[in-house]
Amino acid sequence: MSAAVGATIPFAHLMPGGLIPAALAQATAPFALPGKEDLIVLNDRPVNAETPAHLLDDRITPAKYLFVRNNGVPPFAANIDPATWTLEVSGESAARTMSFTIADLKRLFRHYTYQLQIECGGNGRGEFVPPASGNQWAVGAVGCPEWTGVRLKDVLEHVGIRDDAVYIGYYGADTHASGDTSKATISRGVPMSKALENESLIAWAMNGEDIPHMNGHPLRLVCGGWPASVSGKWLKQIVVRNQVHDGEKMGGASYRVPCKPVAPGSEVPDEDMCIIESMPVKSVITYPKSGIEHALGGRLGVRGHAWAGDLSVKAVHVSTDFGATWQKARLEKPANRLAWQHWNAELDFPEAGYYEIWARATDSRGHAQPMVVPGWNPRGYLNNACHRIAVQVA
Ligand SMILES: Nc1nc2c(c(=O)[nH]1)N[C@H]1C(S)=C(S)[C@@H](COP(=O)(O)O)O[C@H]1N2
Ligand SMILES: [Mo]
Repeated sequence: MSAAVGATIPFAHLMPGGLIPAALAQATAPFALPGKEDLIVLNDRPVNAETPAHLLDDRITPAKYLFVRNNGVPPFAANIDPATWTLEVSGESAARTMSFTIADLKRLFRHYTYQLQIECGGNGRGEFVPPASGNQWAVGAVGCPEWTGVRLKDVLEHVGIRDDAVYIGYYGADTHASGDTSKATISRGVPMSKALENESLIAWAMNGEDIPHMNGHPLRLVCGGWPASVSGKWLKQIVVRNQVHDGEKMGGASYRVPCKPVAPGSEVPDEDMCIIESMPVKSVITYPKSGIEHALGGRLGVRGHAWAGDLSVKAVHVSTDFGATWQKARLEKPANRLAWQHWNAELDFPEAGYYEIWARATDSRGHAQPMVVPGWNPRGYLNNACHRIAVQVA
C-alpha cells in the first residue's frame, strides 16, 4: 500500500482492512501497483496481484506483467541500497558463516542467465470446492522472465557444505504483517538436490534490468519449477540445514498437501501432509483473449505456454468441443531447462455460436492436465486443470 501511495503510511496499523486510501479512490481501477497497472489486485494487505491470461502472451514475461505475491510487508523501497545490501550464508551445515555484498557475488562467481518459470503454489485456488482460504488466484500467478545472477551451488560450494546438509532455507528483508519484528513472514527452502541444480540462481536482474521492487529487488532466490514460495525475495540470508528447513510456512497446511488423495473437505492429520516439490504440468491460453468474437469461415490462431515443474512438456492438445476431440498443437522446445514452452494451433469452427477453447498439456512422463479441478487439499494448491477461454463465432 505504501508503494502505491508513494509514501510510508504511519498509521497503517490503524487502517481498516481492505480500506482503499482516498489518494487512490478516484483512480479508474480501485487500486493499482506502480509499474504493474494492468494486474488484477486480489488483496492489498499483503499486496497480491495476478496477471490476466491474455497479458501473459509474451515469450519472456515483462516486469509489468509478472504477478506479485507478498506474505508480509516488503522492505520500504527508499531504504534499499544495493551497494550496501548483504547476503549471509550460514547454518549448522555450512562450513563457515560468510557475508557477501552484491558486488562480491558479481566478482567472485560466474554469471548465468536463464528463463525460469515461477508459479505460486496456490495459482488456480479460486476453483476449489469447498473453497480453500487464501488468495483466490485464477490462472495468472505465473510468469517466466529471464533471470541473471550466480548459481546458488557456486556460492554454497565457496562457503562449504558439511556432509550432513539436507536442505537450504532463505530469509528475506520483508517484515511480518502483524508488525512483530521477531517473526519471519515466510522462510522456506529446498532440499540440497534442488539447491545444487545448475538453474537455481541468486539473481540481481530480471530481463536485463534491476528486479522490480515488488518481485524482490535487489536480490532474490530463483528455483524454477517449484512453488514460487521457495524463491525468496529481498534475500538477506541463506541457511544450510541438517534437517528439513523448519522456517515460517514450511509446516502445517502451508505449501503442503495430503500425501495421498483425500475427500474434499477432509481434516488431514499433520503427519499425512507432504511438502510440495516440483509443480504439476500446466498450460495457459494467452491469445486470443477470452470472450472475443471471431468471423465464421476464417481460421483462428491460438497460442500460449506450457510448463511442467522439473520436467518438460511433451505435447499440448487443444479442443473446441468441450474435450470430445483434441487437435495437437505445435510445441516449441524451452529456451533452457525450467523455462515454459510456447505452443500454437489453428482452429476451424463448423458453424456460428458459442465455443470454448480448451488446452491440455502432457509432461515428459505422460501425465496430462485434468479437465476438472484435481485433488482437493486444505489450502487449495496445485490446481492444474485445463485453462479454457470463450469464443463467439458470428
Ligand atoms: N521474502 C519473501 N519471499 C517470497 C515471498 C514473500 O512474501 N517474502 N512470497 C513467496 C511466494 S508465496 C511467491 S508465490 C513468490 C512470488 O514471487 P513474485 O511476487 O515475484 O511473483 O515469492 C515468494 N518469495
Ligand atoms: Mo505463493
